[in-house]
Amino acid sequence: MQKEKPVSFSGIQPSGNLTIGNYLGAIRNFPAYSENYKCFYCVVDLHALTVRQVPAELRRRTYETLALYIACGLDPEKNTLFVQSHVPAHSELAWILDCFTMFGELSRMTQFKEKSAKHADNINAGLFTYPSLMAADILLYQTDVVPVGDDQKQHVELCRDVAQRFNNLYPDTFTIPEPIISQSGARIKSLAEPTRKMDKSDPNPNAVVYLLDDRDTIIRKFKRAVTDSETSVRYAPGKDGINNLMTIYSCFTGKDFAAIEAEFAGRGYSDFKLAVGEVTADALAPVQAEFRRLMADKTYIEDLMRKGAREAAICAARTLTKVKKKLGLVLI
Ligand code: ATP
Ligand code: LTN
Repeated sequence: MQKEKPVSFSGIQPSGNLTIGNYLGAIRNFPAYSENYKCFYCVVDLHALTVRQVPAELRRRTYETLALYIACGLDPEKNTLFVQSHVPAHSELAWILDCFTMFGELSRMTQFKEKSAKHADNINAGLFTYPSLMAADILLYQTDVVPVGDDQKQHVELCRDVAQRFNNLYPDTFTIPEPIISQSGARIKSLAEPTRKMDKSDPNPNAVVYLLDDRDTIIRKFKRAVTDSETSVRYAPGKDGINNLMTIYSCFTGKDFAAIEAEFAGRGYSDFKLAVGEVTADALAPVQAEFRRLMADKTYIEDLMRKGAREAAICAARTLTKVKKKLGLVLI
């Protein structure tokens, strides 16, 4: 099947309020593909079920995540924006891929190890087979590129391995996708524990800057960010807190580290933290305004969900039918 354009696919779980980590590592990079790629951006609600969710919150965040995609610059006319559970082919292909994914491969996944340590009372099978569902998301659309944060590289690599294994047995089934990790901002760290990734499901709200935090909250969180005992703003190994703040400042201003060091030479950490808070709040203000406008019209969002699901289902069905035929499943 000849493609008109290469395909870009990515997904975000509605498992919490989105953070500047999700924004800088993932969403902000999505609109760049709109012109030259056929783009699918998915709210992966089924993935969120691997951790217990409060139903009303999951529902609300599914709408919000879709609205944030648009507020962050994704034009729904140029991108297919949809919700994973609205296209059942994802679950169907996930089962098939489960049968081509090895126990050993899944056991090596860092996210599984981290999440099973964090949710020791709920190490369910979905948490373990999570990467097969993610591989199904990607492979259904014959995806060429997957823009993601650094933490997802391992999952995309597993997806490639599974696709290759399948193609070796049943030639020309899947396009082999490429993970695209941005140069900067691919691993934003927690403000409270800067050796760890900023996580939307972190129980400490001061560790995380949410896309929807108001200006005062953003500035207060950066003021309290954990840094070392030095005073000069300098990017150096081991200075995780300052390195993280410099990365965030660089992402929002476009300035490189040398320019940031020059700008803050002779000024202390508190001046710098205030500046990081201000540029972040300035950058998020238009996103928040657009988000509020969109959320005021739920019918519009539901219409988009239906349109996105229809578009996605057409592509997904093509791949799923091909897979079923190759496997010898009877089609009626
Ligand atoms: P959870 O805490 O529920 O696992 P998460 O914050 O890791 O969620 P996801 O929905 O799993 O968010 O990720 C969406 C996208 O955001 C992925 O591409 C992921 O790599 C990226 N991302 C998440 N956190 C960060 C971060 N701290 N820095 C850069 N990118 C990130
Ligand atoms: N596993 C990802 C979310 C995700 C995804 C995808 C990303 C699910 N399906 C497909 C890219 C492509 C995460 O935890 N961040």
